[in-house]
Formats: sequence, structure tokens, C-alpha cells
Amino acid sequence: MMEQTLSIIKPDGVKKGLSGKIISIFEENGFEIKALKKVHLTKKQAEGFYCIHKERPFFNSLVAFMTEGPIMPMVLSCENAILKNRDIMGATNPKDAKDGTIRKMFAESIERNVVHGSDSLESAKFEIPYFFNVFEIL
Ligand code: IDP
Ligand code: MG
Repeated sequence: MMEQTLSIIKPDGVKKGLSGKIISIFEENGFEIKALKKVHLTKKQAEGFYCIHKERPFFNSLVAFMTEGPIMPMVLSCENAILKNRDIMGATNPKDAKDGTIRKMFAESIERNVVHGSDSLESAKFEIPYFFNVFEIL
């Protein structure tokens, strides 16, 4: 089934100049980039995006991290895009991520882990329109 998922290159990835490499990995793995932009989130915008995590102990630190510099959200499309993107990203903690995954190759820590990816159809349906309107998704 053709699906869309939201990917974000987080502030650490943008700052380290990894955006081109990461986009290449998505394209080489058969994803089509349907939308892409660079934005610098406000505190409120980051809190809204991660509202499902608001009770977690790492929430404030996560919001501070996600607002420390620009991010690059994008909409990726392919068959089973949501799961496939999660596979290519690797585990949340880079210590647990498999060889060859983006987080294994580039992430510093469980928090500074370079990329975000929607974890379900439900979250993709919330996350994609958080960043892109219908005219921006080609
Ligand atoms: P995911 O990004 O792999 O889906 P989530 O559990 O949804 O992981 O957590 C969202 C983000 O919050 C992570 O990508 C990471 O940046 C941060 N995070 C998750 N768990 C921890 C933690 O235990 N300590 C610090 N930051 C965390
Ligand atoms: Mg998640």
C-alpha cells in the first residue's frame, strides 16, 4: 500500500551538514520526496508536535533540543513508507540501532538522534499536516 510518512532531519543533523546525505539515503531506498522545507520551531510549536510525550521526563530537554536550530521536515512516500522509514532510521537509542541505519551512523545519543519518523498511520496523519498544507505535498 502506498503510504506517506513525516521525516524530520533534527537540529543536530542539519547543523552537522548531514541533510544531503540523509536525503540521498531516502532516495536510494526508493522514497519519493513529496514535500520538504527548512524551519526553526518556536517552543510552542515543538511542544505541540511532541505533545504525546508531554508527561515524559525528557520532554523539556527534547523541546529545547528541537528548537536549538533549524530542522528539515519532509513528506516521504513509497510502499509501507512508515515502517520502511523506521527501519532505515534505526532504534531511538543509537546504541541499539542496527549497522547501516541513519541513527547508527550519525546519532550522538538517545536524544540527539538526527532524525524523526512517524511511528504509525495515526501519527503520520497528525504530523504531516503539522508542517505541510495540501498544496505543498506534490
Ligand atoms: P522515536 O523518535 O524513535 O519515535 P520516541 O520514543 O517517540 O522515539 O521519542 C521522541 C524523541 O525523544 C526521540 O527521538 C529522542 O530525540 C527523544 N527521546 C526519547 N527517549 C529519550 C530518553 O530516554 N532520553 C532523552 N531523550 C529521549
Ligand atoms: Mg516517536
